[in-house]
Amino acid sequence: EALGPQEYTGVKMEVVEWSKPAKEILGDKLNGKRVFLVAATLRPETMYGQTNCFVGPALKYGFFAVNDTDVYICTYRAARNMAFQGISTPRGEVNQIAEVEGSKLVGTKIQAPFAIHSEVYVLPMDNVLATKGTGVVTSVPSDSPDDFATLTDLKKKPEFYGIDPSWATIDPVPVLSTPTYGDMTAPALVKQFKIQSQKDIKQLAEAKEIAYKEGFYNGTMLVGEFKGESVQDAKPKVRDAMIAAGLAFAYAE
Ligand code: A2H
Repeated sequence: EALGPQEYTGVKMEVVEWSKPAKEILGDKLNGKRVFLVAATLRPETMYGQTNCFVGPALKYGFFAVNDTDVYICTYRAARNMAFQGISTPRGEVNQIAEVEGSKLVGTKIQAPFAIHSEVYVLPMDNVLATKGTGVVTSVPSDSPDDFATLTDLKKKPEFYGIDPSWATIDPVPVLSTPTYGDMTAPALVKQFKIQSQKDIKQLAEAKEIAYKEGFYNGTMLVGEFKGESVQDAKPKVRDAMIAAGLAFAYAE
């Protein structure tokens, strides 16, 4: 793990349609506000390939009024950090207007910034840590072994995971190409390491390390504004473009 602060990109995914349980709990608490799930990612250049987003079903998510118009959904811990990074106002203050368990957010439809599939669903992932990032994870199954393994679990056993099968129908989208693994780095590694499910934590950690290095140092973009450029060059450009469009912000911890 990095010793210094980790520089994430906070990706703002606006809620398009609430899940039934969330709608019941929220009632009219949000009157007229724009609500965003905020994911923390180290790979903003892969957002073209988002197929869904993940929350921890047992984690608690707060709804934080970050200014007069916008509400962010994330862990309290992340909201507190944001309050000291100029992301919300007034500085140092956390204004929580609601709290919902992750399981109740599952099935909510959100906008996926820059993604080829512009609207995707919130789905459950067992391995989301409350102590990292915002507690919300963008899912890019082409390039993240954890995302691919989890999405595969959900497609195989939707009932067991308590989801409607129609929420997990999008297949991995090619985003970048690497010399060793082609345009589906994560699925290739999941196969190579014989990973059966999101429970294979040890093999997933190894696969994640390789996918990250291979994509970042040897990858070439296949889609988007920086198609044809190296991933290393494209990463800060995609991030800047997303921030300029008001769809993301810098978040560190
Ligand atoms: B990354 P690091 Cl395509 N719990 O984003 C578990 N995982 C979390 C999390 C949490 N609370 N918050 C963020 N993450 C994930 C994209 C991606 C990511 C790709 C490939 C690799 C990758 C799409 N998912 O991460 O421990 C997020 O997934 C591999 C490093 O701070 C975030 O970036 O190094 C990454 O873990 C942050 O992990």
